[in-house]
Amino acid sequence: MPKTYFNYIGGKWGKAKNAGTFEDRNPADTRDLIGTFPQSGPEDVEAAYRVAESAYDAWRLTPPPMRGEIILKAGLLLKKRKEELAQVMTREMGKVLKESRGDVQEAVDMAYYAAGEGRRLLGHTTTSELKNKFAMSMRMPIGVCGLITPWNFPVAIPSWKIFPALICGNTVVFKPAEDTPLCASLFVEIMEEAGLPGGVLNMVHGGPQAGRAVVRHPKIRLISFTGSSEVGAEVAEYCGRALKRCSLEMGGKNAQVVMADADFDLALEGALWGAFGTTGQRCTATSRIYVEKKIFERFRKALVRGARAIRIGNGLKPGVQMGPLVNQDQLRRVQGYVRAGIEEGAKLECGGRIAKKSGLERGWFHEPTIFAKTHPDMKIMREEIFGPVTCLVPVRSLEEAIHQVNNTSYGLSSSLYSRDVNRAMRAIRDIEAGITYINGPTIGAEVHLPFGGVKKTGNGHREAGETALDIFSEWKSVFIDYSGRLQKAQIDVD
Ligand code: UN1
Repeated sequence: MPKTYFNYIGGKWGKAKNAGTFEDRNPADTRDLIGTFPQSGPEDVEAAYRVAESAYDAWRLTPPPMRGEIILKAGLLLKKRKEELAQVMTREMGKVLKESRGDVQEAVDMAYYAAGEGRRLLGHTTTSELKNKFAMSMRMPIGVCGLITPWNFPVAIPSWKIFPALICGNTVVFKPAEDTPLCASLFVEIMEEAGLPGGVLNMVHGGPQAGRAVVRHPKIRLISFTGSSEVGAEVAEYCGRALKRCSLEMGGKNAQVVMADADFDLALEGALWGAFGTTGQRCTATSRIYVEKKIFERFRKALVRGARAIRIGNGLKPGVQMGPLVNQDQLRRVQGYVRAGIEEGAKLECGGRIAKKSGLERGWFHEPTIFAKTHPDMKIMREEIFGPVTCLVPVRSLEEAIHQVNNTSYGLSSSLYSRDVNRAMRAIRDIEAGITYINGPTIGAEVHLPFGGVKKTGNGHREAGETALDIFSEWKSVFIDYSGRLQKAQIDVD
C-alpha cells in the first residue's frame, strides 16, 4: 500500500475535504509510487485561510527576534536532515543527489539569513520639516500570504518565500507543486518541529484547482508565485483586477557569452553545467550560448563532446550527472521544441532523442541536446524550453553578443566569459537581466542577493536578499509631533 500524506491546516494533518487524492511517482522509474496526496479544492483553501487569519494577530505581535529563533531552528533541522531530504528530492523530481543536497543547503542558507533579519527589519528615522516633530518609517506585515511554488527547487524555493513571509509577521497558505508534495510536507514537518505555532503556516496540496483557489481567495492579500509565464500572466491578471499584491518569478532564456580571450576550458565547463545541470530545468538554465567566431568551431566540437559524455540515469546512483525530466508532460514539451527546432531549419548537433539505455526505460529521460545554425526568430531561440536543450550561436564582437543576449522577451540570468575587465564592465552595464555572472555560468545564485529578472521574467520584484522584505511587508510612515500644538506640514514652514 502506498503511503498516504495529508494537508496541514491549523497545526493538524488531514485529508482534502472531498477526500480526492493524486499520486506522486519517481520520474526516474515510474513504477516507484512514493505516496498519495490530497487533491485540494477551494473548501480546503478556505479552511487554511481561516486558521491563517485567526493565527495572524498572535504571530504579528510575536517579537521578530522570536520569530527569527523559530526560523533558525528550522534551518538547523534542515541541515540535520539534509541527506534525508536530498534523497527524497531526487526520488521525487529526479535531479542528481549532489544537486538535491545543494537545494536543501539553499534553504538552510535562507533560514539563517531570514532569522538574522529578525533583529534588523530596518526602517529609517529621518528629519521633519517642522520643529519638535519626529519622523520614521517601518515595515509592517501584510496579512495572510498565498505562496505557490514549483517543483524544480522543491525545498529552496518554498524557503525563499516562507521564511521572509514569516519573519515579516505574515501567516501563510502554501500550495506546493503537485510533482514534489513530499519535499513540501517534510519542509512543513520541520517547521512544526522547530516550534512554529499551529495556523501560522498551512499547506494545501493539489494542482491548478488548488492554486487558483489560493489566487482567487478574496482575503488572501498577497500572492507570491514562481512558475511558468503562462500561469504567471493568469495570476497577474486576477491580482490586477482584485488589487492584490503579487510577486511573480517566471521564465528565462538565459545566455552565456564566450569571448576568444576567455579561459576556454572554464567557459566550456560553465556552459555544460549551465545548460544541462538539473536537466536544464532551472529558470536560470543556459539556453543560448554566443561564442566569438575565432573560437566557435573549437568550442562547438568541445561542447558536443562534453554533452555526449554526460552520464544520464537515476540521480540516486553515484556517478550519474543528469537525471530525468520531472514528468511526461515536460518530456513531451522538450520533444516538441526539438521537433520545432528541426522543422525551422536549425542544425541538431547532438542529442534530440529520448535517452535509451538499459535502466532508463521507465523514466522520463532525454539526451542533452545542442542546436546550431539557429535564427533569433526560431521558437527554440525565443521560448523557455525548461529541458536539456541549448543553442549555440557565433558572434563577431562583444557588441553583437550583447545585442543578441538582449534580443529576447525574458531577462533573468546572463553570463560573460572573458579575461578583459573592460568587456566585463560593459557586459554588466549593458546586458538587460536581473543577474549577470562574469566567468561563471548562468546558474547558481546565492540567497543574500536579490533574485529575479527584467522584462517577462517577473513583475519588478526581487526574491531573496533584503529585497524579499519589500515583497512581504508594507511600509508605514510615522510622524510624532511633540510640540503640543497643531503644526501644519507645508504651511507652517516659512
Ligand atoms: C529556479 O530555477 O527557479 O540560481 C531557481 C540558481 C539557483 C536557483 C534557481 N540558486 O540557479
